[in-house]
Amino acid sequence: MIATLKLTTLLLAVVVCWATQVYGYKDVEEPTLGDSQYGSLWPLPQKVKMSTVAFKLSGASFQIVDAKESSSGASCSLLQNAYRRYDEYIFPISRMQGQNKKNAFASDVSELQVWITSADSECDSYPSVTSDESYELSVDSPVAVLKAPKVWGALRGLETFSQLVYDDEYGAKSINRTEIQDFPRFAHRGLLLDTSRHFLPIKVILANLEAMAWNKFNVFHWHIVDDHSFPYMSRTFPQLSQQGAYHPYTHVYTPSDVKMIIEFARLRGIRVVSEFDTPGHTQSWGKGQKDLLTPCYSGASPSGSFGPVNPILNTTYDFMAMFFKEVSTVFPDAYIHLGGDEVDFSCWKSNPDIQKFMAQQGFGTDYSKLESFYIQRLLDIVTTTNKGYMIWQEVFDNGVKLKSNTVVHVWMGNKFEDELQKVTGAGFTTILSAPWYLDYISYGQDWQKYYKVEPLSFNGTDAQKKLVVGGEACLWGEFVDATNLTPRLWPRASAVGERLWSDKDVKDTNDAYSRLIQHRCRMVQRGIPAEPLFTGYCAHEYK
Ligand code: CP6
Repeated sequence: MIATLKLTTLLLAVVVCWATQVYGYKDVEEPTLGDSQYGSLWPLPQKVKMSTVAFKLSGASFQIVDAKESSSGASCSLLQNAYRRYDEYIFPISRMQGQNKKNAFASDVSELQVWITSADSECDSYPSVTSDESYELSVDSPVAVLKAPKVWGALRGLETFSQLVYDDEYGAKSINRTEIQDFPRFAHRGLLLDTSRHFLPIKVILANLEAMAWNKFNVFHWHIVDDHSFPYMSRTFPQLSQQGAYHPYTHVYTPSDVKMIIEFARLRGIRVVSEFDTPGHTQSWGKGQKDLLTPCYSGASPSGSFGPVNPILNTTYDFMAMFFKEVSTVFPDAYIHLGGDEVDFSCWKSNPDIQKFMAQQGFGTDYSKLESFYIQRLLDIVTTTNKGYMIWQEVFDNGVKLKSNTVVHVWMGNKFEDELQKVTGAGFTTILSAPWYLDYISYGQDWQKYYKVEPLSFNGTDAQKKLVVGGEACLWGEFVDATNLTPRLWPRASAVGERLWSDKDVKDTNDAYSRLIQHRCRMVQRGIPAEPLFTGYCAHEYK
């Protein structure tokens, strides 16, 4: 028995030692835990002046209200909705049990007045890459004031206000006198979720949109279809999901589901950018759309399997024109992501009709020319829908002629700095994902690795750096479904959230660690099962 134990211990020690060497997890140091002067703020605002003077907040009397001077009022349901949401976050128990007036005490801060300063509040608009998310927050007694030019800044400021509220040693809600001026460093702060490798139920998507808002993310990149399934229910081509989804009724996003997700996101200042990735990653499209994919050959005869979208048939482009016309009306965002990544040429190479077409076009044996031929026609089609497009970096690398407002999405791991330099050198707007693949997991605190990335660390002029409009954390779905998505994402994605929102000089990992632990506990308390960073406990945990 003892011998077995000893042997087990020894084995364990050997394995851990081996793991340390192979995976080098000790490279990531344990940060030291102290208290941040910034409490639990995450991501850290641009300018914070926090005093030690503390005010009490009474759940019975404190209210979030429209400021008298505000250009937006009771008719703005986006704001009224947000007030209700944040009221419940700030007073989770007292509000749920109804107000207990007997225990009411005077609130040092009786109101948070929300003041939209610009004539057009944009209450009924969709957020865009140029939306103004700035705000100023002044917490004082007897009132706190949140000033923002647009509703988008008010949403960010409400989140910040809620993060300033804490329980004092007797459990009373408190907030310190504080002055904050805040705005995002990058305009595009995205999260990619993949609903093809596994279907994600609507409620999982909504819960994560909510968590995105807590982390000041503003783009949901919806990688909605891929090889493995086609859950998007198209009105024009219903057979795509009927044949291509994992299940034709239960594992699909109906038009009303999509509408609901877009509106839920809008109310939180989040854009929904859909991705319909072609010509590769399209196996599931082929099930419901005959002749769309390229038949692969084995010697002189078709093998029965299919490759990327068939780029040599006119019917392909007729289909794409109708399909993207629909998509452009279903998704209100000004951009559509058109994919274009990882095209496997082997099937194209095997097909005699494609070979003939290559010869006719003078492409020789350079299949990236054929890929570019396809993408070029697709881009022209999508341009007629008045949408801008985003594309994965290969499309740029292959020399496709792009509209000047194209966003090039950099995802390849090796030397993303060189790619950013090239893309911005050619004058294109870009977003970065290469260092933020959250589907990769490893032992230890990998949030620090994401946190330490500096997106503008490449060689380039100021004008080039301005073209980096942001980045996206990606959670590809091969090994993720409703059971593990949320804890795998949070708080790891929070590290990316702060990198994209806060000032470039916010990079003290010890300070970040202290704030992130508290931010993670707050996410758990608000109902998101965010995983722990390391050992410890949350103050709200009870037996
Ligand atoms: N699916 C699609 C994927 C990936 C890409 N596109 C991917 C590639 C490499 C890694 C992770 C994900 N699963 N459609 C590339 C953008 Cl490491």
